[in-house]
Amino acid sequence: MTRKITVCFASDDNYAPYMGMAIFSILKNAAPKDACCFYVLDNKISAKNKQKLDALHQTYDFDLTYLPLDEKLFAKCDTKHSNWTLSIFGRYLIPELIPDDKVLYLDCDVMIRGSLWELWQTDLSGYYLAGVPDYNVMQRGRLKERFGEDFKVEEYVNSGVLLINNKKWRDENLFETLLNYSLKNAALLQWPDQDAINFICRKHKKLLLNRYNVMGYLYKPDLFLNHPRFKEILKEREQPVIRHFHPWKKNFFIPNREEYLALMRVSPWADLMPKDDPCVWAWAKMVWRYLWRHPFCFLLPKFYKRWKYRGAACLFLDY
Ligand SMILES: [Mn+2]
Repeated sequence: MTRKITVCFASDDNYAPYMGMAIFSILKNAAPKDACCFYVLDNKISAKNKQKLDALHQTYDFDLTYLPLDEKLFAKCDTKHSNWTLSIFGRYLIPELIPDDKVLYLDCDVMIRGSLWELWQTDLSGYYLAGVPDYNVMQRGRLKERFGEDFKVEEYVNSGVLLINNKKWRDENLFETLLNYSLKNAALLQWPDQDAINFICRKHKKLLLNRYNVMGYLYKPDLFLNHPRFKEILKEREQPVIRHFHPWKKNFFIPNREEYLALMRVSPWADLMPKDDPCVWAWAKMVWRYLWRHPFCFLLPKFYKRWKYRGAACLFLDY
């Protein structure tokens, strides 16, 4: 018996290779029983990039469907006065375009390090979605100020990994609610689609473990130092199932980057390997840049706290 897992991405041509890497990592690390079915919201991905993705069919068994993202799909809503590129709202359309009752949406900048089956089985009855708390926006997002005193700051989730209850979105016509809210409140939204999703779904969000979306912010422990699960969060950070990052940047030494590059080397996208400077030189530059920007960091207790909980490996990184 196979276990079907439906995964959705949204990409333009520039991000397509990284989406390919994400799909490759899912297939490579899936359990033998997992049957992955991919949907791609396709914002003009070139034939050349699609061919590279097709190469994965030689090694793995999976379904992949492209769903062209057409701005006409937004015609139902009043978009006349909008300055946004509507494709950033592609996420809202997922339940309209994908017939399944549940779907796992992933950003392109992720690496999957294990089977998604456990995450997939999360029970969503009564919830619009499940996601991982975003401690960065909680701290810096002025959430109460923007969304009212009743808004539960601790339930603000990152929209890079979302398990979506398609059926509930469709039944309650959430697409139109989300889009109309975004267009009406454009000035209020700092992270346009993520803010809108968090506000509109505020009463029906389920929180997932941090290991399903390990972002760079988890390496800034001062953002969640007072969290009751502080110790557990640090542990989950060490064993990510989904690592959410941009490891393809040149000279950007962050946890799990080596692993990503090793995967890239054996993928159809090996030609995109970043050409790093010699290691010592790159490190020296990074530390120098950090000290230049934070010349008195040694005087701050925060600096030593970071050292303790972050480890020297990423102490000098600015996210
Ligand atoms: Mn992302």
